[in-house]
Amino acid sequence: VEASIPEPQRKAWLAHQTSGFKDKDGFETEVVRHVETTLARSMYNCDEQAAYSACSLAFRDRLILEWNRTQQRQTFADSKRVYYLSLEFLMGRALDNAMLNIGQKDVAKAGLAELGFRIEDVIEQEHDAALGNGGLGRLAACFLDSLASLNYSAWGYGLRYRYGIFKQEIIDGYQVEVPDYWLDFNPWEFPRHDVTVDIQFYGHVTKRTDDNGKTIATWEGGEIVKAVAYDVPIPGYATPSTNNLRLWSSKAASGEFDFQKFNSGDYENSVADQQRAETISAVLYPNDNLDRGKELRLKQQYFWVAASLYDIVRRFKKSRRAWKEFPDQVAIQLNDTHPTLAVVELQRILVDLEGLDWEEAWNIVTNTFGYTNHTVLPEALEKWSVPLFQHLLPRHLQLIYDINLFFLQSVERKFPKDREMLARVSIIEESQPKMVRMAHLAIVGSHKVNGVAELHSDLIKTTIFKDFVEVFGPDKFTNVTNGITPRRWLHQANPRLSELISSKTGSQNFLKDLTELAKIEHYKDDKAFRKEWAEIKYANKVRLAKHIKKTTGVDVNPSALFDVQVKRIHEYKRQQMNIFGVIHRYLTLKSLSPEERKKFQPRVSIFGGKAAPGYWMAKQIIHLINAVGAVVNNDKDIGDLLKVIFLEDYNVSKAEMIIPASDLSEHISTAGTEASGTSNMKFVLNGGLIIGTCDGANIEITREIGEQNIFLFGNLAEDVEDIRHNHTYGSYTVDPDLVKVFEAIEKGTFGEPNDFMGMISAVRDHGDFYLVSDDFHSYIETQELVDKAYRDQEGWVTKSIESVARMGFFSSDRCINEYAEGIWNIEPLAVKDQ
Ligand code: CBF
Repeated sequence: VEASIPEPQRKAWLAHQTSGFKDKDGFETEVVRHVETTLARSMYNCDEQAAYSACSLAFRDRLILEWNRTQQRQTFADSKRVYYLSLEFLMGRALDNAMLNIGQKDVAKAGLAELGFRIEDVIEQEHDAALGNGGLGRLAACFLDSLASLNYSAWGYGLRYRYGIFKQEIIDGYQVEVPDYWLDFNPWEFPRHDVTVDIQFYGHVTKRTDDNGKTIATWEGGEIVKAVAYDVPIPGYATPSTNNLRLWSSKAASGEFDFQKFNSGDYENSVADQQRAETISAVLYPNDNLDRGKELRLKQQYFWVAASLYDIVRRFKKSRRAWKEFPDQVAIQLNDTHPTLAVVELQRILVDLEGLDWEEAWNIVTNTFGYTNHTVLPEALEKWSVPLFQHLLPRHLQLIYDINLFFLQSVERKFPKDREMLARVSIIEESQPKMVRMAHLAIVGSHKVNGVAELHSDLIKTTIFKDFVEVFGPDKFTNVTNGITPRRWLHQANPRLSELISSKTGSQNFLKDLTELAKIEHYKDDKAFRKEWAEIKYANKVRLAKHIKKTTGVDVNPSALFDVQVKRIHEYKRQQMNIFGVIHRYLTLKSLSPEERKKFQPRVSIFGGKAAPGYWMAKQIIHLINAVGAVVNNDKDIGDLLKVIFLEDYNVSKAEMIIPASDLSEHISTAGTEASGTSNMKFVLNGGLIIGTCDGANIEITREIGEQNIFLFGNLAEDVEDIRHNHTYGSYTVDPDLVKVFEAIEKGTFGEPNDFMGMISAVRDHGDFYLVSDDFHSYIETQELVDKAYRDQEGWVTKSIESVARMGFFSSDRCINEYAEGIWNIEPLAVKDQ
């Protein structure tokens, strides 16, 4: 890199490379400089917000030097890059992560203390970057951390939403959505006003035949919107590698506003184009696992993939290689079907703009893309109406029809006259209106398709994608079990536990190789180690108890069992079963004498999570949890034996506080519905035990940590269909304990019963699709086993230590290495000064 810097600039460049801070004093100087110059504030009135801003800018300076070097290193190496296309990146806060990954949190802590600030208060000032709904977006964020930490040449591409996921407020027990304007001050992004791409929408296609008899299609007219790049540096842990996340923001192509309209007095319309263009990247759709088929969403998808592909192709073309080498230089991973239009866009670029033959182009396309499926839920599988496509992206629709034609011809050759097979696998669904099935397009356009946990990967092969396994053969379908980054989810979220572990493993190397956790199992009988283990959990619970008091006004006893379910609210995740179980517990307690009650294990049931604004049933669940809390938490008979808490506005930074404080967490989806889940991994890594169904990654977690360390219950995925069939056509009675719970609700124990009738009748009158009643008995019984196990504190600590020691498999580093080897065919880049 150094040799490439021109002679006149080299001296200054070299001096600049060593700038930044080496120690506390250097850090302080940088902070003061940023307060006084960049922020134009005086140290005289520097508050925590200004300290956060200056501290972030100081770290950003460090990051950006490494970011530059990493980009240069990758360009000079000229090796294959991976591009991770995700419509969601749920990053959370950046400062703490940057300090830890760079390895200078101690320096910052000491420096800030000298300037009169507590580092925790400074970190708290940062607004979460909440550009995601839940698991899918957070997985993408963990992957970025691993890609950088493992020194892979990788870029993330996403959308820079002006409004991330809404902020949730609970008012009178109901969810209220408030916009999340997070960009007021964001030191972690770099606008690249020089990196822009014109994106076309609407218009029409003309075709002509050239001198060689080849048909040339041209997409003309319509409207142009400008995509502007914003770059976010992603620091690797204990490596100088700093990768790039490029987020696109939309802007009117025609400048700021229409002067002609403005001058003629048409003030409102003079800004209309600008506003329409900016709408594209304005908001994140707040649905998790649900497809709504809205035009603006399709616009977002095309805007983002077209800009990203333009960028990727431009970078490739600089290398002046032949097109056939594209898949040797570029791997693109489709995070769910949201970026599937990229398949069509690359084919369009190669055929329409670069003049390649169809076959040659298609070969390049399919060797470039990999597709990750994250759900089998039918309501989440994306479909777009053909008329909408025709209107918005007329050339892409033609290409999709051609892709489908060639694909169906190949199916026909393999399965002659099997018309039903053709109809089932077709990319176009022959409905009214016709629909484009994005998952089918993603499968046909990729060389590998993976699920995200073993059970899930098996399920996609035997259910939704069964026909495709016959068409393409089983090798195209694979599994990569999800993982989480131990940097954020252990080191950052639970510093004391991380320190205790490193004191026993001999170093912090377990943060790079999580399988080293196994070493702590040798200490599971060591008294001092066990004592400290338990003390750390207790301290984390005390911290959460304070937060609960501050935000809800409720006192909870940190010695009680903290039972936590925090995740998006969804019927398939079954928060309704949890709250019915809590009501059952409450009714049982009420029926006991004061003496008998004393034998009961005290519990705090903690819930958190957002409901999609249009998801009525999910909102009803939130309301019931709050209504039960209002009664139980004020019942003098019950006291500390049971408390019910709903934590408002669950997000990444709250998760970092809640997860280390949990004794038990609930992952209780109807078997076969949760593709993987990743919070299950985070909870166990922090020494909490799980109550769960045989679903998603719970199964692999059980295999790793041992059946004695997890509380499994409920029906198995393979039986779910038969049970549902029986609900509809056979005999069906609601579990008697659940009947009592319903009676209590209907009597008005928790307020107006009509408010909750939807939840009751879903189970009682509408076929109980999520098997709440079928699993209720075993859920209650298993909760009793939990109580018993928790009373044996020594046994509980042993379970907790054993579980953490055996979690090595669930690092996102393992996961990224699997993608790199099995799907992307890419190796890490050597970093000399590591
Ligand atoms: O694979 C990551 C996660 O993705 C989801 O959140 C999704 O949006 N489809 C799934 O619901 C999770 O099970 C999964 O862990």
